[in-house]
Amino acid sequence: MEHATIDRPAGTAADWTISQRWNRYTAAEHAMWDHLFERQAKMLPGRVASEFLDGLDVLRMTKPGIPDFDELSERLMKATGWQVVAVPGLIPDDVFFDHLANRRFVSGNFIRTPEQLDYLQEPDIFHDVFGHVPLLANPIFADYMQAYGIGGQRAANGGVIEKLSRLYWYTVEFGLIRGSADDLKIYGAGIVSSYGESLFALDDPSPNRLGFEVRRLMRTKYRIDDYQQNYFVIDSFEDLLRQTLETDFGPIYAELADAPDIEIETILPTDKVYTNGTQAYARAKAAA
Ligand code: HBI
Ligand code: FE
Repeated sequence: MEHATIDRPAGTAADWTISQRWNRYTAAEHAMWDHLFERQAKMLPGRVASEFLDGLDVLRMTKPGIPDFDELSERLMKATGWQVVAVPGLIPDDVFFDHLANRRFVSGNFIRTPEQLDYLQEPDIFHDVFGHVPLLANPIFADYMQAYGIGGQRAANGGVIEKLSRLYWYTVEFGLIRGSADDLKIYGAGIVSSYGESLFALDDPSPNRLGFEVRRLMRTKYRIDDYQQNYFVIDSFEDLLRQTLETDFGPIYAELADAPDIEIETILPTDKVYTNGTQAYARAKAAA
């Protein structure tokens, strides 16, 4: 997610959108979507937040295979007023924030190849649509995403955007939530779109699982190259929206400007600890 300057490719509009060109997908690309969709839809019940499963039906299109954004946007618009638009890949922060602030979710229009089945660097249409769109059909989460975009537009300088992007990372991408029986569930798009991390994030003894706290989380580094070493647990989507909408980020940024980053494995005495992780997975990887 770091990209100081990216040039806008030829053929993209001023807002970086492109045509999805749904008719150009091959049978193999549609089959890749169907395979990934079925694999996740089968394993997620019992692991994922109920709000995600409630939203999954918006992805069940009248045509099989990769969703057509026109049809998808029409459904999402009815549910929460959001749309999905295609972009060629990662786009600059300010453009990204502007889309979110206007309830437009940007998605890559390409799908991973068979060689990239379980790991790819840039978000593809399966991550963007399967991972993100079901919760955009939830009114509370839909408002949270827009609030994040508006917050991003206000966050003028780079140091502040780094802190804000940690909020996105540890909630929208890799968030956990307490279920109705006080058990943990996954909801972050980076988890729910990954077979391996959907298991790891809930079941593996390696990562820390800590209570969500805005200031703490904004000081915590994250990794983009492998499973997370920390997950933060929210109590509910209402609570997440309230904590972020009611928070005046101006004073927080000022307060955090001189606060040191928290190392990725550190647990603080003030943390609410769900799991004190062994970090065995990360250590084994680092030693390999
Ligand atoms: N662009 N396509 C795309 N998808 C993202 O998730 C994305 C992006 N640009 C910037 C960005 N995310 C984040 O760095 C912001 O949260 C700061
Ligand atoms: Fe994402």
